Amino acid sequence: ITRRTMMIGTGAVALGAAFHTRAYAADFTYKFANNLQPAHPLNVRLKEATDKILEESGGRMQINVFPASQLGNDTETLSQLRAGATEFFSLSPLILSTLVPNAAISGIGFAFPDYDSVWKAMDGELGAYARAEIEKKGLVPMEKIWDNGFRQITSSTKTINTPADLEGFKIRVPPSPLWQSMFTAFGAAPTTINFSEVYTALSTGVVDGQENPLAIASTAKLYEVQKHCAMTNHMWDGFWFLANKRSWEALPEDIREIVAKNLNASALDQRTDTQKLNDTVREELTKNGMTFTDPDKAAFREKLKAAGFYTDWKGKFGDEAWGILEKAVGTSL
Ligand code: X2X
Repeated sequence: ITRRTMMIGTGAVALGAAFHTRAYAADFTYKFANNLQPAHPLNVRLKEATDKILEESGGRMQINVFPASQLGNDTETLSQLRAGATEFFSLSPLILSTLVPNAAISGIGFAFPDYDSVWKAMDGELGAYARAEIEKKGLVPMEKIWDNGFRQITSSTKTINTPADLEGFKIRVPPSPLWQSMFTAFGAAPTTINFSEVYTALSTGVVDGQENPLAIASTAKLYEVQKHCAMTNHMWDGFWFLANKRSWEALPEDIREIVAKNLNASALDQRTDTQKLNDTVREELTKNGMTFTDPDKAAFREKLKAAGFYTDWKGKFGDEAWGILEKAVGTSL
């Protein structure tokens, strides 16, 4: 009782303190790792959430944020998360699929026509299916997935207008079989590289292109090393907010509730921010020297279809998962 009283008494000091400092020891000090720059909406909203969690828990729960892959690249951080060395981590469902194969189902090329259909699916049956798969592997996903966005293809060498322009194109893809398969189906030459090494890989010419939402092209300054951008919207991507199971269960019920409530609320705010940024940042990127093209997306989708991409992945994911995806998007893929 004495200790708790003391902590509440000094709480005001701690709340005003910087990211990684505190005026007293919280009962629980957990790490949250991610691969994005501090200016990305995920980190901006996360900071808000962690501040509220510290405050609402009366100083008992402190989450220190480590952005920009400071604790390691995504592959390494996923291992740390599983071991409990890092307690929280936000990860693309497709990279997570190296551990939870069917988590990647939301990343099928051209599955979602717009954000409305994304959130309906991810807050509905498809998201629930993915979270159940994740739980089977001993990780705890928060209910609301955070937004990465619809992905666009950038290049340092050429404008991409048609699938033929991707023929033999040296493009970086994140570490994930689905990504590798999609760009192989496009006829490109994909190389798996973790995001923490992407800027260097582009600037040294290890690869000529990459694909990411515009919010990342902007916050990670990819415009410094990429010239052209094709607005292909070839897939939607998000970030599951994951907890190590033992670390999560070590938290008292009331703290778990405070953490989950604030993370899920901030995820909704972050979705709005990211969508807005993805919609508006094109102008800023143009000022920074990038040129944009708006190719016919149907041609890219046809290319995937002709290469057997959808048939292959329907087989890999199985009828149950595929059926939930098709129901969510209201069409057969
Ligand atoms: O690695 C990427 O390209 C990124 C940042 O979009 C993901 O986390 C999937």
